[in-house]
Amino acid sequence: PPTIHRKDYTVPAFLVDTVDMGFDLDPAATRIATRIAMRRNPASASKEIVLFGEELELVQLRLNGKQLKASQYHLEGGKLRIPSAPAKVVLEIETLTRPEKNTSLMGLYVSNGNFFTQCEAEGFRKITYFPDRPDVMAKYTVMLRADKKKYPVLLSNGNLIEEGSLPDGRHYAKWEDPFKKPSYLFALVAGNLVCQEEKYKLKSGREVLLQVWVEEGNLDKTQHAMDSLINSIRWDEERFGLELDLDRFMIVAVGDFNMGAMENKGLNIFNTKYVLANPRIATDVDYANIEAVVGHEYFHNWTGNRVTCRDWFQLSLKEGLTVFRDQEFSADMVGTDSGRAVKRIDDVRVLRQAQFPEDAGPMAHSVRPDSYVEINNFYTVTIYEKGAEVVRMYQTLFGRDGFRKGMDLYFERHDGQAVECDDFRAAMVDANSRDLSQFERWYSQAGTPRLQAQGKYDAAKKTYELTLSQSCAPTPGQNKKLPFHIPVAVGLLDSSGKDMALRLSTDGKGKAGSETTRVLELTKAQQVFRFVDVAEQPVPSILRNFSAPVVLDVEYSDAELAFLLAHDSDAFNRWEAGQRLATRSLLALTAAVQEAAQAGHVVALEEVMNHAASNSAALGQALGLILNDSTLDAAFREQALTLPSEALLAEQTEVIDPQAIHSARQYLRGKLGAALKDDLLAAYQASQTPGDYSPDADAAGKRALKNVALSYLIQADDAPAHALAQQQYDSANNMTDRLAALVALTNSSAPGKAAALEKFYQDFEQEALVIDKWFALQAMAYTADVATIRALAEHPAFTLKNPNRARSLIFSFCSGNPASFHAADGSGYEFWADQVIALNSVNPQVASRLARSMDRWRKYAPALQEKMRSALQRVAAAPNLSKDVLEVIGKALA
Ligand code: HT7
Ligand code: ZN
Repeated sequence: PPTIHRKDYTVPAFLVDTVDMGFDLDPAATRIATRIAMRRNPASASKEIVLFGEELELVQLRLNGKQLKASQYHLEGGKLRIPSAPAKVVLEIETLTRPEKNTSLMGLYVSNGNFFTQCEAEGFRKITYFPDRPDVMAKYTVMLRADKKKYPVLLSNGNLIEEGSLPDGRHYAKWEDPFKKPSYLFALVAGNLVCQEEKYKLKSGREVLLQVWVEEGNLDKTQHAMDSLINSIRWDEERFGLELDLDRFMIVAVGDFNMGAMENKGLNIFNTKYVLANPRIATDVDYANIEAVVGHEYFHNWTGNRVTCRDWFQLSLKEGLTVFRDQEFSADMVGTDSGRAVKRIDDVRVLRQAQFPEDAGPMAHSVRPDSYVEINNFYTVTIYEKGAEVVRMYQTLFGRDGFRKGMDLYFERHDGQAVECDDFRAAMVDANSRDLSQFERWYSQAGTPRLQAQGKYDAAKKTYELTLSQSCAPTPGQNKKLPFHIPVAVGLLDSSGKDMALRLSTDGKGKAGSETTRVLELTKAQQVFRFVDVAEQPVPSILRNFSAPVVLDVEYSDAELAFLLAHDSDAFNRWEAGQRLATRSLLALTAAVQEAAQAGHVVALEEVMNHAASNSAALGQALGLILNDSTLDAAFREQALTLPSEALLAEQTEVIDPQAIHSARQYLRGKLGAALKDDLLAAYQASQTPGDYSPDADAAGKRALKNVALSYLIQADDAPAHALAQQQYDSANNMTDRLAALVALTNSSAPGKAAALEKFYQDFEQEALVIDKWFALQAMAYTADVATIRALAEHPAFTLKNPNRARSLIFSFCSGNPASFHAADGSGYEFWADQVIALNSVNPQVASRLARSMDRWRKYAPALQEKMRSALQRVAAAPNLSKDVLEVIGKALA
């Protein structure tokens, strides 16, 4: 398949003013009549109309009232071309689609008997022939016709302007969207749905209608989504002065959906996973995710919809910015400094665990990529999460007020336009009168920069020199990297653990020197920053609040790390110090396991482990202090007690040995569980949340701490811990506690674990989202092997057609259970290949996501690499591979 290059962008030859559509909805064959009013674009020399269409039957094509003969247009390779079109054109197109056969879940499809659309990125072309590109914006009117009994609810973007009955038990609804939009924001929903609705008064006094639509039987699960929507509307008014521009805003939940949700104008369509919640079925994490995703889609109304992307290379313009906005929203919803830090830690965990490996693998790409084969493959953690970090750096550099000025200027300049990442940067720079040309490299260069920091204290001169240097490894197609503009937030701690007031040698006289965190701007390969009036040897706290998406190399002794963990005023770096300490122990233990395996006998294993574990005593002590410090929020203590994941550790080893990493981590968890047993039990008891369930941050934090304590206790695997987990399972009044107890039991030798799993299934059989959890927890269980997963894939409740279900079993195993997936006999890889091939013909997008679990195959030992290569080659040789899968596998093997 062809590669699309950013440098080949050309403006559209024709612009579209209006689009009028009529749908005769029928699952077997839906007829779509589209009337497109177009005119030549003065900025283009071309007179050729280019329309895109996929999997469509073209029934009729008329230009300015006249039917076009086959000789007057070319239909080839997904493009319909009309050469030498007149300056003004009205095209009338009739197409036929087969929604019930559409398992790709792109374009118009059927889910549980109802109709839905998904048009981003290029799904509109599965509905009709159209200049389906984001820089073509038009006003839409949509007439929906369908059987009234089967599809009583007919929704589309904008305002309902007319509805009524038709002969033969059919009815219609006409919708008009007052805003011009790109085709990827088009949506329709038709079906048997019910809604929770509320009227909400905006700051301006205007009243808007808010609706959350779900299938019947789910109205007891919509309140949290509605609350999250109201909070999002209020937050965007307060933080960014952005008002909801529509009179009606709808959220619709659908069980079959490729991603999390979609920001269609006024008609957001959501994966049920990010809408439905009540204490019985949803965990604290689900509640938090719903708030974040509802916020994210709502915030797109300005960052994405009012100002959209010129082309798909600019995807991060809307996604990075909107992720940043949803991160800030979630942090503000918690409200406390500590809560903000916990949210920051969560976000950085995702970045490190998923984006850093992407940046180091075969699919590495810059935040604004230069090329793609299939755009759906570029909805990545780099575009979203790294993109959000890039946006966050403007705020770090300019402050909140400066950032807001930049946002205001961005909307002033570009409302109603389709623009580029450069336009956002220009608005930020112009509003803050700064030259930030080098900052552009964050958009154009892939790869995670490494930042080295080295400090030198001069007691005589009372200066502290901090030398910062940077480097970045080559990525595919980019061998040489130029220095990035890196904001490095730094603090210095005195020997009592207090922040020092900071003065730099370059500060003018007017600078008071009362700040305790300074943002240093590293723009060269190496720079020295000299702090003056430094009374004593400090302990530096570098990259506070994770001020840039880099890997920081800095040498700390164990004692310094324990000191930072105990004292740093920057909660992020406090947590970070603990993670560094834990990583040190875990990597030493991993090496010990490998050494023992080479020595080849069990006694050696105990011996080397004991030796390595003695290094971990400092860690145990430090974590014990945090665990017992009741002045710290429970949520923060939970974060500090959670060891770096196996995936994160894997990235820090030269050659990944998944089983050794797993054994080391489990071993350390067991040792810590035993050493801190009394403290863990005390924390468990002190973190109870009696009374009715509430997902608020305080209660959720307590449950998180309680459940991490339980997981340590169960790791010791003694009968009292089993009883505790069983008792928690039986008495839980919410899914967070019930699921945590079930996970603990499943990963133990408790006698009641099989019965608990069975009971869970029976109790929640009717709740698809809970059954997803049931599959996922078994797929990630330490004891799960490929045979277990293959057996689960035969379970009557399993299907590859539903992305949530496929992800819950297959992805959870292939990405969430590294020790079992990477079994030495290669059986995990064979299973992976079978599933990628099977999914490829059902849903290419989901298939190519799964294909990516093999991205890092070259980082494993040669024996595993060989087996991975042959699994990759088997997929590459499979017939009828989609371009989605071809791109991912091709790059992996390149
Ligand atoms: N902007 C939305 C992207 C999306 C999507 C992309 C490809 C295929 C299916 C999809 N569903 C949603 C989601 C978002 O970032 O808000
Ligand atoms: Zn988004």
